[in-house]
Amino acid sequence: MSKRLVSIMMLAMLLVCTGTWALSVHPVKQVKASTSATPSPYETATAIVNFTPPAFNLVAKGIWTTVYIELPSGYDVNGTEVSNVAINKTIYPDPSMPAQIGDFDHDSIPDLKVKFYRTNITDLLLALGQNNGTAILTLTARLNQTISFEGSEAVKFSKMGGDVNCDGTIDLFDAVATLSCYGAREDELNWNPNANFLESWNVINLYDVIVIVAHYGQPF
Ligand SMILES: [Ca+2]
Ligand SMILES: [Ca+2]
Repeated sequence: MSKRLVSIMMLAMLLVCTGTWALSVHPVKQVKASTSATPSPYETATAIVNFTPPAFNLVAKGIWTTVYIELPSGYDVNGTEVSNVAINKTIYPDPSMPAQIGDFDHDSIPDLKVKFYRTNITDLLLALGQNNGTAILTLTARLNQTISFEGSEAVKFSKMGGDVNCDGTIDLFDAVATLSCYGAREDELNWNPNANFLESWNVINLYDVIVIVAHYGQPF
């Protein structure tokens, strides 16, 4: 063995012993699992809610109030749990009147049509203790276990017999509103429960016109 080779081997042993020639180890970079935001357990979509009509004469007669519900893009109104649809979290649909899906306002967005007992809503408005005014009715429901929707509409109300449009006066506009639904029966297309003051036949007829005439121009 040459002196040169012996020198190299001794130098190598010296480096290993002192750690100078240790194997280089890079620490493993720790990669955490993805921490993307956890979806909210109750996502709430804003619904468009239309009471038909958006007014309640509290002394007029009718069996049902129809409400149409539209949801924003990305939500399917077909998934609505109809039994949980509620007005102001207290009034639920009439279970004997099945909900319907359609496009009742012809805007290419599906609507859910739900019927409520009208007296449940008028009782709620009567409890406000006012002769006439405006109230916000809020409708809520669940689409599934994680998504709900909510929508509100301002509705007018009046306790005045003959105040068909519920604006607090009885005038020509009420007479015109009655003539536009004259002859209509409950649930027909042009039916207006706010013009049906005498419930005997649930039809808008001469007797309802007489109520308007009797109170025409009368202050409440
Ligand atoms: Ca629609
Ligand atoms: Ca009026």
